[in-house]
Amino acid sequence: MAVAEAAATKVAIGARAAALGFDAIGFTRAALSARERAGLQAYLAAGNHGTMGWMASRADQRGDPGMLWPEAVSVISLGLSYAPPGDALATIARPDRGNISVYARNRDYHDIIKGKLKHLAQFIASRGGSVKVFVDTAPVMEKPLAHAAGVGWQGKHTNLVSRSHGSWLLLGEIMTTLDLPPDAPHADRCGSCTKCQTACPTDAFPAPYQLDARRCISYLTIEHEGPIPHEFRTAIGNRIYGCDDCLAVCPWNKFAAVGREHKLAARDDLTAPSLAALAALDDAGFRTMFAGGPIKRIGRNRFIRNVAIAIGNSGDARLRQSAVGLAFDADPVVAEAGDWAASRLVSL
Ligand code: B12
Ligand code: SF4
Ligand code: SF4
Repeated sequence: MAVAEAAATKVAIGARAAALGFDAIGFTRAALSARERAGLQAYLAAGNHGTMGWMASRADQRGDPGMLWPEAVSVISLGLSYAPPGDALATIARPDRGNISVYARNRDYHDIIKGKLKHLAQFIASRGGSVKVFVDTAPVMEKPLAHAAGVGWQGKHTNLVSRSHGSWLLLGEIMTTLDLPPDAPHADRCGSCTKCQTACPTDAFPAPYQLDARRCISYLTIEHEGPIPHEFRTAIGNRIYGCDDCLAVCPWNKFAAVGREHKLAARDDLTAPSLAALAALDDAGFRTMFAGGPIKRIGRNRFIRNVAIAIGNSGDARLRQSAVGLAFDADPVVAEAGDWAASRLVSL
């Protein structure tokens, strides 16, 4: 593709992405630096991925887009804002309610972003390139690629921060065989700020720009199977699915306009759901309540385990009956968490 044609194609892709509702876009080579590969290796060697064995099993491909798809030349990194209209942490102060992280209060972003990526990929293919689309689950290091593409920088909380959208961008990529002019990587704008580091309830950052997932509430409530280790139970508070504390305190959020994707706008019933009502959900009730959303993936038992921990942290005697009910749950992990919760509320 001639230089002028490649530049025009890039402009056309940007316009199409904006029309599809993407909030950010950048272009980079289908490659990662040796520094990023080393960072991934150090993270895995330290065991920071916990039981997410899928992080290690395709590490070669994760650390090198060329191993994933040798013909890929360019990566188009795309961001979709889900910036909330109010205080993302408001529900944390309501112990009889469950706090669901902002991205999970409505439809599953994987479906939304993949749909938009496929439309954009068709457009790119019509210009002559082969294309593949990715969002979250593929062995692709989305944050370093977005950084290289100039969409933002990886903040000290390890997520991508954007000058325009703060910490509230979800990411997806299109890899293509087209040779498109790359953008410049974004400079790091964290400076001397340490707000995300001190905000973390479980002290999950061994150092700035490094996360030990095993200590992260997002990992513990979403990825971790089995009983939640006792040392983290109190700090989890009422966070029943994911955690936003390190994102929400980032000063760059003040430049973020509220996300425009209405399928990601919080459902009223998922903004501050009653713990007592959640504790009463059986499998069918759980699947009905969370149909079309990301929470469905973890299943009723893991979710209700989290609800039991939140009930145990509530300090609310009115929830004692719910805890006792869960202590007799058919699932042993839920029953153990329910028993723990009941023992915390018994003397109130
Ligand atoms: C695994 C994973 C998790 C894990 C681990 C997170 C992590 N930081 O590794 C858990 C379950 C904890 C998690 C949590 C969350 N996640 Co997540 N997650 C991912 C996933 C699938 C892979 C991330 C990854 O590659 N980690 C591996 C490490 C090595 O990479 P890294 O963090 O970029 O680390 C770099 C440096 O920090 C350094 N480094 C890291 N550790 C070390 C150690 C040493 C010793 C050294 C020297 C260097 C070093 O090297 C790396 C390369 O440069 C991505 C999707 C994807 N495919 O990329 C989503 C993704 C990162 N998650 C996302 C989100 C939204 C979240 C949550 C906010 C969800 C929530 N509300 O609960 C939280 C945020 C927690 C946090 N502070 O990071 C978004 C982030 C969007 C953005 N703006 O960046 C992504 C991109 C998904 C998406 N498509 O939008 N997540
Ligand atoms: S998501 Fe929560 S627990 Fe995980 S690193 Fe951020 S503040 Fe800590
Ligand atoms: S809170 Fe501060 S240190 Fe953390 S990512 Fe935002 S600017 Fe960087």
